[in-house]
Amino acid sequence: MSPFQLTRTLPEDATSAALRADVQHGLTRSPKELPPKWFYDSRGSELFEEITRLPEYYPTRAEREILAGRARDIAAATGARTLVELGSGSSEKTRFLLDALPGLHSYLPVDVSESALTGAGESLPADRPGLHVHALVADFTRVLALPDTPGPRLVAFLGGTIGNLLPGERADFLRSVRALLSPGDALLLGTDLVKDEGVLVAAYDDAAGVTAEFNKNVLAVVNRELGADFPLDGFDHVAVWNAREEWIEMRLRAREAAKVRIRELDLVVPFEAGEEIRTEVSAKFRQEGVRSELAAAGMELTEWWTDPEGRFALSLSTA
Ligand code: AVJ
Repeated sequence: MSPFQLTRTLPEDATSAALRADVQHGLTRSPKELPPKWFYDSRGSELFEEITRLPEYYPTRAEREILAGRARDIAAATGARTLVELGSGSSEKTRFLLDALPGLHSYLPVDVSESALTGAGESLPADRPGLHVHALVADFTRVLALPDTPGPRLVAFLGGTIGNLLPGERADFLRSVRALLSPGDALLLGTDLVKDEGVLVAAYDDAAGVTAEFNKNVLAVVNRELGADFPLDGFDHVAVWNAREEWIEMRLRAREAAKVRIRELDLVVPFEAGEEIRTEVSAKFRQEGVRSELAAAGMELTEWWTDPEGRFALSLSTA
């Protein structure tokens, strides 16, 4: 049996305070917005897992393909004894790294979704006796005090989730990751790449409507957690490519004018017909952009691997 420990770095009431602040701020400004981290209650995490299996949603498969082919190179280059995974979700792709790192002492998955972490903890390989698994329920942008485990440390941030941060947040985040690294440690970063607009939009607006349901789930979260009365079928899912910023935006568009009451905030939010809430940006990258953002945060990109179709990249960087 692998030792498994779970730590909430934030008390549950801090999470709800953060949700309240984000909803209050985001729905009283123009244009309206909600941060994507609130998608991931247990239903949202399930819907995201379903998205990763959709024919249109290529990033997960492309990244898995790279990881499967490069796990040995990553292991050889880093010799990691501690693997920190930020935004680990189901940890499904992590297996390639765990299998390639027989000398690993500790695996520290970090995620806002406690349900995803416990699920991942339960399904970790029984054939890794003695691997210390210490899950942290935390917002990876606030990370972090990490438990004291042996180095070298490999920090993995997979899935292209860095693209869900706005440029300023990204710069702050990369600097905080840099602060986790000592000499000899490394960052393994997954970034989705700029490509044909049709392919991108289809990945965020699938034919089966799973992404639409995922998007609307944030309204269900606000309804449940803050006593709001968003009518889920009063909003349409929208995915658009912003060519200037090189990111996909997901939005929820009000079908008609409405007033939504948010009881716990003592707030009434008016919507005009067609008015949108931006619920996610998912930035797409180019190698030179990734290299220079890492450099600005004090890291050096040392490896850049893509899938054969050049859709997605994994990069390795050192402090
Ligand atoms: C969390 C970065 C993996 O932006 O592609 C999937 C979330 N949003 N479909 C992404 C997401 C809509 C996703 N990542």
